Amino acid sequence: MLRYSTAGESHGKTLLALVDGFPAGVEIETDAIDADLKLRQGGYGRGGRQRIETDKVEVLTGIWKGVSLGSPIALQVINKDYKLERLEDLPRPRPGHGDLTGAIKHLGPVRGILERASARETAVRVAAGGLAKLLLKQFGITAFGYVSELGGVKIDPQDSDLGKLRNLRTDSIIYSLNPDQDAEIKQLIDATGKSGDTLGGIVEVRVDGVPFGLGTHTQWDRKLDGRLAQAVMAVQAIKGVEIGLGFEAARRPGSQVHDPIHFDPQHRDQPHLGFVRPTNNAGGLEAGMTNGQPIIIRAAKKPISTLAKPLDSINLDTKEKQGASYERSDVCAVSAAAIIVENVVAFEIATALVDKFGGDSLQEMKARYDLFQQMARER
Ligand code: EPS
Repeated sequence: MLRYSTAGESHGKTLLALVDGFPAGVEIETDAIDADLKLRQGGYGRGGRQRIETDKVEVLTGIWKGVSLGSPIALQVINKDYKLERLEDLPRPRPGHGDLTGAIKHLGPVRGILERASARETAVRVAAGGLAKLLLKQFGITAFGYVSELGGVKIDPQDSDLGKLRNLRTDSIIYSLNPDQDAEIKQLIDATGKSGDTLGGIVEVRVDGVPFGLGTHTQWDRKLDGRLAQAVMAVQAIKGVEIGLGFEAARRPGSQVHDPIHFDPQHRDQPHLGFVRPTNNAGGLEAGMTNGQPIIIRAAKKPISTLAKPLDSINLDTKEKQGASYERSDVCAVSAAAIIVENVVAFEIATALVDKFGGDSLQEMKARYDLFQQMARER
């Protein structure tokens, strides 16, 4: 079973991810992971912390001569802004952060909660997802995330090949697929920041090249749609997750929701084995299994909860009414969320791939993948 967990505080020494069950025989090319880490730090609206950090991954265990061994892989992203021991407690909990809830739950300081609840931890989740992408690449599977709405401004959808979409995202300062809307959104972020407020948005991830049959219909906790939703919802500040049409499916009759099934023998070599669907409203998942179409998943990110113009709060010691504490923060981190969600989705797809094709070695996985494709074509 491929899985990971993380450790580390926002202003602690380091961030760690321990990845277990990663197959042997995969070349571990850290440049690609570092490129994702750099993207995660960017996007218009980020705060001062990103000028301090230059996130890079270090692979501490589980490789030999640049190739995975099949043993646990420990990943590290060091915090340059290590100052935890010098920091004081936060007296006035910020609405929307875990400050109040965690301090009550753990009967302790707010600092002890916020340092771990902070989205800084997503750096090492992106590193784990970046590692998973190296495995996915071997099977022609790619994950790609972008911003589809920011601060209530919808970004016009684009339908083009993946290469062109990637170029559009590179050109956009907020990682959307329509750089023409950047100026309007930049203005909105600037004005919001000036007024001491913050902005949220919606990100979308598509995964291409996914074969039939990842996930299962047989048990609730192994359905891939459920596992993806959990991974995405567990990203800091995410409050909603949709797959395919999502909530819109509830508003339409069945004839305008379900994707008709056609067969085109010319495309039998593609992941969908020639079972073409004129629409992809299911977002690539039916009954908790992949159906050979691209996976489409969206996430709603709430605005950052640290506000320069604070909301009402209380002093936790005196219980007197006071404005919430303010610490340096970002106005908008929706662009970062596009990269984070892309990477946590990639990890779940890799997990499902290992579940189906075995996780001992890349060599065996590839043989079993090819055999399955052949058997499925003959079904
Ligand atoms: C965060 C607060 C800010 C963000 C941080 C998440 O950090 P700092 O308090 O050091 O300015 O920048 O995100 C990151 C550091 C990051 O790398 O994404 C919070 O409280 O959640």
